[in-house]
Amino acid sequence: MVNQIGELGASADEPSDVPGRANRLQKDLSSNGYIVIREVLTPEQVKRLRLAVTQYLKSGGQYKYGGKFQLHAMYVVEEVAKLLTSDTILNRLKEITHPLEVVLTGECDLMINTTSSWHHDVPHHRASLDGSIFSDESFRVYKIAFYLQDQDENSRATLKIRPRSHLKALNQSMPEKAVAVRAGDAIVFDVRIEHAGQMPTLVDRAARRLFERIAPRLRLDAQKAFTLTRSIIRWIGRVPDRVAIFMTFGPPDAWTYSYVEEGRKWHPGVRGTLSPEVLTQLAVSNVAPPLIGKPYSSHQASRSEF
Ligand SMILES: O=C(O)CCC(=O)C(=O)O
Repeated sequence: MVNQIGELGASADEPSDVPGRANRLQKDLSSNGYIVIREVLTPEQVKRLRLAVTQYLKSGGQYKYGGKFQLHAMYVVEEVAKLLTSDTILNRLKEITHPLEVVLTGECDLMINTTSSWHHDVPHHRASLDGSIFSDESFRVYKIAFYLQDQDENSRATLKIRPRSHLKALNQSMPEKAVAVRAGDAIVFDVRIEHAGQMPTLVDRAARRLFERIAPRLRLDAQKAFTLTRSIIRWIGRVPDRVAIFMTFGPPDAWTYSYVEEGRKWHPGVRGTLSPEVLTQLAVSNVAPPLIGKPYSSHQASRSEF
C-alpha cells in the first residue's frame, strides 16, 4: 500500500506482481528519484545480517571515510549474497525493472560507521561531463540500501537525499529530506540522485586532515588512524554502530551496462566467488550472475569455503 509520496508498505509475503503497485513504484522512482519499501527484512534477518557484516568488517574490508568499507561484498560475505539473491529481494527488484529483466551490476558495498557528504554515484560517467545523464528519463540504474538499525528523521545517521535531483545534477538549492527508516526497510534510489549519509563533523574533518598531513612522516596509515580515532570517540560517546548494505541493479539496457563499465574502471579486481547455493538461487529466479565479478567455476568449487 502507498503510504505517502515515495513510500510503499510492502511486507515480504504480499504478492509482488500487482500491476498497479509496480507501476506506482516505478512512477515514484522516476519522479522523486527514491522510494522506501517498508519491512522487506524480518527482525531475524536484520539481526543475522548485522552480525555477519559487523564480524566480517572487524578484520576484513578497507579503512575508509572514517569507518570500514567492503566493495563487491557478495563475493566475500555469504550471508549477504544469500539475502540479496533471495526471492524476497529479487522480486522487489523485478517489480522495479518490469517488464524487463533485472541485471545485478555486482556493485555491492558493506559499510560500518563511514561518513559521507553530498554526492551522486555517477561522477565519473562520461555522460555526467556534459550533463546528458541527468536529462535522460530512460535511465534506470538504482541502488537498494538496507540500513541495519533504525534511523529516525532527526538522527545524524539518517540518509539524506534531495528529491528529484536525479534529473538536475548537483544542485545545492534543492530542498533535502531525511529518509527515516526502521531496520529491515529498504531504500531504493536512482544512482544519479544527490544524497549524503552520516556527514563528517568538524572534529571528523580536522582529524582527517591532521592524519593525512602527519601520517606519511609517522609511517601511519592515515585512513586507519582516522577510523580508529573515530571509533574511540564513538565508544566514549556510546554511539551505536551504523551498518549498511548497498547493491546496484538495473534493466538490461545501455545505461546499466555503461554504469558497470565505469564501475569496472574505478574498482577493478573482485576477489572471492559466489557459492553454488547463491548461483542456484539466481538461476531459479531467472536472474543472471552479477556482471562485475568472476563466475563460479567447478575448479573453484573444490576449493571454496562455502
Ligand atoms: O553512508 C550512507 O548512508 C550513504 C552511502 C552512499 O552515499 C552510497 O552508497 O552512495
